[in-house]
Amino acid sequence: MSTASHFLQQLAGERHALEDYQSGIPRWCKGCGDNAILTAMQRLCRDEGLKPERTVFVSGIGCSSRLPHYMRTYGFHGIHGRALPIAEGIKLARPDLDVFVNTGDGDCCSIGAAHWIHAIRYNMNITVLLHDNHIYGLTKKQASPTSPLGTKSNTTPRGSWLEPMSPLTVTLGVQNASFVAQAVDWIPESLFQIITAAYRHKGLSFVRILQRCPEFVGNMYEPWVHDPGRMMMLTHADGMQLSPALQKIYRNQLEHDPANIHRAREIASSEDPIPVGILYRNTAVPCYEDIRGAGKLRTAAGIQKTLESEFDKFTVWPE
Ligand SMILES: Cc1ncc(C[n+]2csc(CCOP(=O)(O)OP(=O)(O)O)c2C)c(N)n1
Ligand code: SF4
Ligand SMILES: [Mg+2]
Repeated sequence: MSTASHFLQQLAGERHALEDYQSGIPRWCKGCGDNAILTAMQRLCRDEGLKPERTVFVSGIGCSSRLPHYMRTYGFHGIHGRALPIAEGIKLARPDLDVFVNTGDGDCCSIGAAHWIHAIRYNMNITVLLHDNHIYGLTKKQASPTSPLGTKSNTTPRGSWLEPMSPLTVTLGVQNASFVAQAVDWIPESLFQIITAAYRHKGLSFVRILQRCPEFVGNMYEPWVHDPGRMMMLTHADGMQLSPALQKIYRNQLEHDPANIHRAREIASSEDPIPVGILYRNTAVPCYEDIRGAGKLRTAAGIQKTLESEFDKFTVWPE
């Protein structure tokens, strides 16, 4: 698009510049992977032409959950573990809105685990980004369900006792899973491509993003950052494609058809090499808001009628 027509579209209020989606100065630590995720989200909004007044970012509580503050859209900084039910409520009331969820590994996989499982099953058209830094960041270093075995933290001073949970294999095991992908904060090009595919998917798209927390889990991903051969890039005509530049750097590429759920489950359990790309996509799973006909009956008169009939059930009429 020419600069002139872009400018004209902006004038007509149809398109926005990156700055139109930016709000405030992030408080995250230097080098925190949340910064890369925020940049990717703002780019997505601009490139997909999202209307700020029809876009909502929902989060729970955690460092990652601060993201809605930095988006100049609607936002809901919710309750710890409850981002998904809040987002589902919004989508059910207003299916016309674009709804995103930013959640941490503690927020989603620990206190919010029950909501996570059922959100996958409901398959509402929501884009869910799991910022997985393998630790509770905001509360200053407690082990989370995804902390690697032996992680020393304030709750596990002698090292964590349990093998970590894999958010990808859990999600792929739930009935109605329809889009599952993995990205890493240190490859911005593929992060952007994956969240774009997630946004375009109709249904709940679950993207686990391996996110660096230099403050509390220091150099956890340095071996992978410095050795691209330890990354496994999943490519496919229906999945992620690598640019020529990335092809040269990331030579460990695996052709994977996102329609194959059994293969997706096998790949999802690999920790080294780290798989990056779209693991699974099924466009045939119905969305809960469509099954329920959400939004169709919500006229002002319809809502008033429903409320009145509900109140009438409890009315004590004079003799
Ligand atoms: C009901 C409730 N329990 C506990 C807390 C304390 N708390 C706030 S954030 C958090 C964990 C955050 O970890 P994570 O979700 O991984 O996000 P991160 O900070 O790592 O991005 C906890 C335990 C809370 N705010 N509310
Ligand atoms: S504590 Fe970790 S997750 Fe939180 S802002 Fe700092 S680097 Fe990011
Ligand atoms: Mg965390």
